[in-house]
Amino acid sequence: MKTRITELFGIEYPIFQGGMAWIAEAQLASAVSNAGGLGLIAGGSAPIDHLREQIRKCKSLTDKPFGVNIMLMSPNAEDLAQLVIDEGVPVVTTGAGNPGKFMAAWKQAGVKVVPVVPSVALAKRMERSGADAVVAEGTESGGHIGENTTMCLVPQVVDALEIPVIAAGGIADGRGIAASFMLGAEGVQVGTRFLASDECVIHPTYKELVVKAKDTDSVVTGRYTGHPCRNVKTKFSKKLASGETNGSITPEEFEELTLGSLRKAVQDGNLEEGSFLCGAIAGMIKEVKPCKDIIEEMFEQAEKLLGR
Ligand code: TUI
Repeated sequence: MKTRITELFGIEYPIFQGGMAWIAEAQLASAVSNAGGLGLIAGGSAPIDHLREQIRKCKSLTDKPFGVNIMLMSPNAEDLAQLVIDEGVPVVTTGAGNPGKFMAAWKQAGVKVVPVVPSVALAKRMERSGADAVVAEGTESGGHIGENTTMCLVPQVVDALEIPVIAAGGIADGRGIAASFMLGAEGVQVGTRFLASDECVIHPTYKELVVKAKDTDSVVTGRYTGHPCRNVKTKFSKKLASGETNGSITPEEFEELTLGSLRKAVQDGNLEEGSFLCGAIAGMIKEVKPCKDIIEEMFEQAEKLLGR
């Protein structure tokens, strides 16, 4: 399935793996890249030495292209933005903000830049600043999200831009890929499906929550802080959601309660205090598999549906 995305990034399948903070490290990224997609290491708010180590580990595990996601709300985003240049990382995706101030340096260094955007307005700004492609991310995604849905956002971004668009949010099988292509996308970004992969190094409790989730087991918390996040429903996320609705948790208390909560989910499987970020499509995911099988099965199904 050749598109401008496979051409531009030198990959076999037009699929990016989501840059999931604390989760997407060298092992997952290299597995996705080795399977013919574009694996991404998440910078998150990692210390610079940790990200450098992960980049070098990824290079030792794959000869294929891979990228790094820069989470722009991170206090050390500036240092991480420079690190990807120094380490010769071929592709950068960004999230949770406008990467405008880093674009010139990345472009000058020959880094391909793919901002993740939740709106047409930001997508157009990114094209004007020299982005190579954008990920149009719908509110079905896990983690920090915008308001518009994948179905509504993707075709509007496609219509507004010349550069290729990658669809994200709610895609976990070949039907999601085929639908994205029908909306005009030339690639997909997938996060949640890779949570339930053999190579994803997260606490077994996290994988179990994804595999056992039903269609209604996803909840958005933190709208009142300005940083809404989609999570799996747990005792903790339900407590946050009800505290937000009934006013028993102030936005300041919410920030305190959620500080470090992703690490507690990923490393400790802590159901009392952990935020298990996850997309709304988790209900469809039933099995943990190798990344290679996930990607090959998704594209086999998509190609059949698209009649290719
Ligand atoms: O970034 C993501 N997903 C994430 S980041 C993250 S870590 C985090 N934790 C707590 C609070 C905030 C972040 C977990 N999941 N996806 C891409 C994405 N970008 N979603 C929404 C946006 C976005 C929002 C506003 C991008 C740009 C933007 O622009 C604002 C502006 O300055 O124009």
